Amino acid sequence: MTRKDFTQEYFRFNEQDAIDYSVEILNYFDSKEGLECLEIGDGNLNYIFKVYNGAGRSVIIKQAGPIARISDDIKLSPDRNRIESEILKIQYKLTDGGVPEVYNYDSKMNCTAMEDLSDHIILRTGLLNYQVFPELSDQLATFMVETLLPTSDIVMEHKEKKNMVKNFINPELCEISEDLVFTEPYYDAERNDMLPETQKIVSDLIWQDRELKLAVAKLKYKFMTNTEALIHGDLHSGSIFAKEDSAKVIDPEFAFYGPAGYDVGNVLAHFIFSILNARYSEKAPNEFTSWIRNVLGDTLDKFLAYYNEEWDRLVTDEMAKVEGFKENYISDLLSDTASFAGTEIIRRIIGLAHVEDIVSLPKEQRLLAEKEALLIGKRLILESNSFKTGQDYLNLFQ
Ligand code: SR1
Ligand code: MG
Repeated sequence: MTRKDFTQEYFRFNEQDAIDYSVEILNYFDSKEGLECLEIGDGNLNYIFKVYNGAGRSVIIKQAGPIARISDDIKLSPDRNRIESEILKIQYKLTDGGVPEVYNYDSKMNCTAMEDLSDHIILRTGLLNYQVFPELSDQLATFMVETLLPTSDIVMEHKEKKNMVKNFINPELCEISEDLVFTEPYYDAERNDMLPETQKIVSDLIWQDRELKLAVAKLKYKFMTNTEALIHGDLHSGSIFAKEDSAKVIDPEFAFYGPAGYDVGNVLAHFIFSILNARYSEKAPNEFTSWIRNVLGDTLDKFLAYYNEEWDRLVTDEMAKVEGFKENYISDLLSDTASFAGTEIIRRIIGLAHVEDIVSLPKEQRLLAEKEALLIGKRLILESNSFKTGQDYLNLFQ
């Protein structure tokens, strides 16, 4: 076989290419002898290669292709890999290692080499196995405060912040969210994907509800126009690696300057999915059920407490110090959080991209869980101003 040239034309790697690349380009291993590689990606867009030797040394190579893995119809610039590698470096500094360390970014092969976190598992997988992670709410609340507040106008020098907005403009990935989160679930779109029984409910509960559709239209425009903070943009339990005493956030390719409540709302939405899974699968031990409910409430409460504290410590803009401004700002952030949790829940039931927490349930339970999720999503959007504390979210399940 002819040797492939990693310095010329882009091509999509197979497992042997990833091994060759890790030695010839990254110099991460001294030789190819004994190296093995697995393609371990289970996301919707990219290919993830883990290259490892028998002596405990390993590296992850994440490569972006010109079409999404989930659908040949979704064409995307592989430049998203650059955005991801740059965001990872920023978040690594802001969170003191709360994301994988980036070793190398390659603009020809559209791939990033990074730290292997295989001693962690994908949080969603852990939650589906009813595994408890004692420090999760603390870790996620801290991650969100450390990435959202210091990248906002409250803290940053305003010209520098505007420059960041420019550098992290992410039109294609934003378009995916604009379509899949804020548009297609609200009409009978071709890409929607539901069981016929759920579609009947959706037609009544969602498509006929004019008040809801107006609220979501406003949220879509907030998502597109509010450059509040450098958000992760896809912060769900499939984008978090966890183990007993550690949580690391991965996959920030949807990152851009957007509304901070989008990240917080996404995190809460996926805890709600986990709670629904536990309730409808009827297999979850009581210990897990009460733990995951606490995680939902505590994540918001701890986020709020830490955000408040950090605001006072980090605020630089004079007008952000005006009495009452912080309270007003945080009240808006909380309302956004509830609304974006609602849109995330609804889109995962109706749209193209689902969550295992719900689709892995036996059909009868899945239908019940989907109906409850839709009702919760609607309440979060239509009553967003009344979700101010963790307890307000817990009350959804009473
Ligand atoms: C076409 S990508 C579908 C979904 O997968 C990603 O994780 C995002 O959530 C996106 O909406
Ligand atoms: Mg992802």
